[in-house]
Amino acid sequence: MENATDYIAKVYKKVEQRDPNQVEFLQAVKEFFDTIEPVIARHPKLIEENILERIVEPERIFQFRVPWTDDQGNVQVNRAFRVQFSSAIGPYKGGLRFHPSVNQSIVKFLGFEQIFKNSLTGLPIGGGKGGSDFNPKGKSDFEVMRFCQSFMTELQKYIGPDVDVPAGDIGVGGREIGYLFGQYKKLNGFGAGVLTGKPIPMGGSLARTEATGYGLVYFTDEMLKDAGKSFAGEKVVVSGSGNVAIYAIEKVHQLGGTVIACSDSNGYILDLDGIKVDTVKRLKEVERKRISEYVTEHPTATYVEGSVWELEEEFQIALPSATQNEISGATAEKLVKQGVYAVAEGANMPSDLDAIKVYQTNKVLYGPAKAANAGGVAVSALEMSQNSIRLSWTFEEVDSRLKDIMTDIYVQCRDVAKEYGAEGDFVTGANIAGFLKVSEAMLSQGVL
Ligand code: NDP
Ligand code: 2IT
Repeated sequence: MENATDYIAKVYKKVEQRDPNQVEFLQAVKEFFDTIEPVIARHPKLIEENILERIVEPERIFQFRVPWTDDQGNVQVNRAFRVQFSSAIGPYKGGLRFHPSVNQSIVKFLGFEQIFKNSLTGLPIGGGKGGSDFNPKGKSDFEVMRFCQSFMTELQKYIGPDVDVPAGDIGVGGREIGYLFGQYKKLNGFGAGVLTGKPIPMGGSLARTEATGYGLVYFTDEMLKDAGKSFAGEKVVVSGSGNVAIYAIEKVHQLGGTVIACSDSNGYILDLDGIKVDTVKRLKEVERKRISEYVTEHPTATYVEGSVWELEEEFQIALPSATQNEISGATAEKLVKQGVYAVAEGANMPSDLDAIKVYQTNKVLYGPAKAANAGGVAVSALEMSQNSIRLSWTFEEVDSRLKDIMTDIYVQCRDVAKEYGAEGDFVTGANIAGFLKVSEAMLSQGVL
């Protein structure tokens, strides 16, 4: 039988040949494959049963047309996807992204990472993802509603509480989930368990809105503690100003750190006294305005066009929470020079492969996305549990479970990395820990 290294290289080559243009998907597969040699070498059955080639191929992908009418009466058409990647350990679970950049490569990279993230939560959920190239920015509520209704008219054929349970991601928050749920209900009757991230009155879980950001900070706090450090007194930069960023900022401040900057896709605000999160919440969640508006209310803060990672201030902890590949190798080098000793990812794949190398060379404490941002999907799974038993838990109960789950994920990353000869390398730890459970389930289910 071929050795583990040759097997991994052979499967990667095949993936590359199959989808040479899916750069984000190839990047996610490469990052994963680069870490799993020790586990493949230890378990020859993984090669015998060709687990890798099976795990990189989605069980199925749907692509569909979404026609809708704008406020001027023009008929618009968007393209949408749902990738049902792996049901090895549970129903497909993962968010929906509405952003003009969405294509098959992006939903596949997100769906692939979701498999291992969901496994790390310890909850019974498989991996999926979806979305559309629809851009909600600048659209009226009624336009968003009509888009969501058309989107769900098609998507409802493929989802269900025990089949596939979508939630939010970029461009999909409570408003969109509300409209999507309404249309699902109209077509199928009230089925609370079919979507998560729902508004509270229709079966949403308390603390789901906060979960990804809070979970990111809980994970980072564990990682810092193990290194003899903490958030107290540290300067932190968070990219983005959406759902994940807002609640990361809030929790960092509760733990005694100061978030000095956050951003949107146009520019960033710098407020050395600490970002006023209530202003950001109102601007972004209620008024849907640009982050530049912040400085009109807080004149001592400054607004700069461009990426937040271009700022020159010294700081210690970076929490990228906007989008994929926002940090390149060169940016990572710059961050290290500015004093950054810890990076934890709220966004999915915000650091490219070169950036990860820079963190490793410089011994930066690095919490990869799959582990660090798993709090959102973890609380989604808790929302499914509450919907199943027709009860709702208090905020404190959900938050406390979230904290335990994030601590457990950190411990898995740390201990599994050590067990497989990569102490301190939480990328390897997260990938192997997530993979072990999924591959064991696949082996026991036979060749499917
Ligand atoms: P939101 O839509 O609420 O916010 C996204 C933020 O990121 C906005 O500030 C947006 O700016 C910025 N952004 C998006 N795309 C780009 C881009 N191409 N360049 C620069 N900035 C950009 O999304 P979320 O907060 O939910 O998601 C943020 C990240 O976290 C994503 O990577 C998502 O996959 C990940 N994630 C989300 C989870 C969740 O539960 N929501 C769970 C786990 C991970 P602008 O408004 O200008 O576009
Ligand atoms: O990337 C993610 O984990 C999410 N967007 C959340 C998915 C979910 O099902 O809650």
